[in-house]
Formats: sequence, C-alpha cells, structure tokens
Amino acid sequence: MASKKQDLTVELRGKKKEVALVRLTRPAKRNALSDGLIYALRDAFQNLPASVRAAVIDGEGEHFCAGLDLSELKERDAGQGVFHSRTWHTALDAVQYGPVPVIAALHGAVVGGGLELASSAHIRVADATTFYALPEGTRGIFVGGGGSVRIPKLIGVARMTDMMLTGRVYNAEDGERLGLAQYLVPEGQALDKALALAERIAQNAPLTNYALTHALPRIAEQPADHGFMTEALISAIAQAAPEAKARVRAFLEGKAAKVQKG
Ligand code: 1HE
Repeated sequence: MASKKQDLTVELRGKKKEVALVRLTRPAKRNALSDGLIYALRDAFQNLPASVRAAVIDGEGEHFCAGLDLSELKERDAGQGVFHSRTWHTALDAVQYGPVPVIAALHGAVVGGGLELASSAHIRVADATTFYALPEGTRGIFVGGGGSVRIPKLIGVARMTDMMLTGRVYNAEDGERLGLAQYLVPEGQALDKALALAERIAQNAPLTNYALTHALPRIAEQPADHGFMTEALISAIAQAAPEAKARVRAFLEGKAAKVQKG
C-alpha cells in the first residue's frame, strides 16, 4: 500500500503495517525541497496511520536531498522569509516530534536543507556514498530549517560554523566519526539497514519510544535538577504500563532475550 503526494510517497511495510517508508521522489531535481514537498512531508508525518510504530525517510535516485529548492528562492521580503523558515520548522518538527521514531537512510548528497531534514530524524544510517555540506554559507544565505538548533547538537557549534564558513564537505566516514550518522554501511545498503532498525524499534513498547523521542531531548535541555524530576516522572509512567510489566515478567521467567555481547 502506497500513497503519493507532491514528490513524496508513503508506503507501509511489515506484517502489521508497522513501518512507514516515506520517500522523497524528485530525483531529477536531486530531491530538492520545494514548498510543496515541505508541506507534503509535514502532512505525511502528521497523518501517519495508527498501525505505524516507526518510520524511515529516504530519497529516490543518486542523492538523499539537495536541500532547499533554490529555484523558489525568489525575491521574498523579510516577513515572507520568516514565514517560509517557520514552515520548514513546522514540517521538521512533525518529523522529530511526531508519534514514532524516525530513521533517515542517507546516500549521496545530504546538503543544506537535506542535512536539516536528516537532523530532524532520530537515527541516521549512511551508506559509503554519503557526503554532507552546508552550502548556505557560500550561497549568501543561512540555514532556515532548524539546522542551527539541531546540527550543533550532533557535531558541535565549531564544526557547523566551519562547514558554513568554508564550504567544507564531510564524507561518509567523517560523518559517522563526527556523529552526523550513527551507522555507516556499504554503498546501497542504507535503506535495508534503516528498515531493519525500524522493524526492531517497532517492537518496543510505544510508550518507551515516545519517552525517547519526546521526553529525552527535552530533558537534555533542562537544568539537571529539572531533568532529574522529568526523568522520574516519565520513567514512572513508562514502567506503570501493563506492557512494561509483561516484558519484565517475561525476562524474569527466562522467556525474553538476554543482552548479547556486541
Ligand atoms: C536543484 C537543486 C536545488 C539540484 N534546488 N534545483 N542546496 C545546494 O546548494 C545544493 C545544490 N545542488 C548541488 O550542489 C548538486 O545538484 C548536487 C551535489 C546535490 C547533485 O549534483 P548532480 O551533478 O548529481 O546534479 P545536478 O546536475 O547539479 O542537478 C540536477 C538537477 O537538479 C539540475 O536541474 P536541471 O533542470 O538543470 O536538470 C539542478 O539545477 C537541480 N538541482 N539541486 C533546485 N537545491 C530552509 S533553508 C535551507 C537552505 C538550503 O538548503 S541552501 C542549500 C541548497
């Protein structure tokens, strides 16, 4: 089952349709993010079917995403520019703070707004062809899709500043070493790896996944004292769920998997 909006498809995978594969399908323009595509992304993540427990984003063709559609960067005045940036914020917030964990499967160019989109996912899997850049600096503009908030959390302010000031491009190995991606796989294998991770994540208790995607990033922003309190609240809520009790009981009865050496 697949649905199609502007340059975007949503396909449900898995026995219970528990994984949504959200694909950018504008390869002729390197999946550049037009306004229509940004709205389609927002709508897709705000309207995931109830069966979905995890999602994967990928891009059709040789590149994940070339960022903002530069052909639409016409003469916006300052007010329209603010509105445009806020539209991106809404869409990428729908990715980060939607109902389920999201994994970005990366290959080829992950640049500008493409890196902003990838940064809004919870896990990034990159194949060996992946490269990362923030060409905004050299195009006389600035990030506007939440990159200045999210990217420093992955690689630090100094590295992002360098990428924008100098146009520095990081390759796939650099990206994994620095924390732009958590997984590095051979060419052509990012989607399969991301789908396998999504399938595994989909088996977690939904409340644990929700705590990880909604509570953890907020706890990390809180002063420690507030963070400890929020942690106590969310962990108490998670462990009170019948599903948590059943999972712990299964382990104690020797019916659940042990942690295996990595
Ligand atoms: C585009 C875009 C785009 C390609 N907007 N049309 N992003 C950038 O500055 C990156 C610009 N793109 C590139 O550097 C390269 O296209 C790539 C490295 C991504 C891919 O190179 P390549 O050789 O595979 O493709 P290409 O021949 O450059 O592009 C194929 C077509 O896609 C071509 O159009 P055509 O009609 O001539 O075939 C390109 O014009 C088109 N295309 N990228 C529009 N980005 C919220 S603020 C975010 C701010 C930003 O993201 S700024 C960074 C924008």
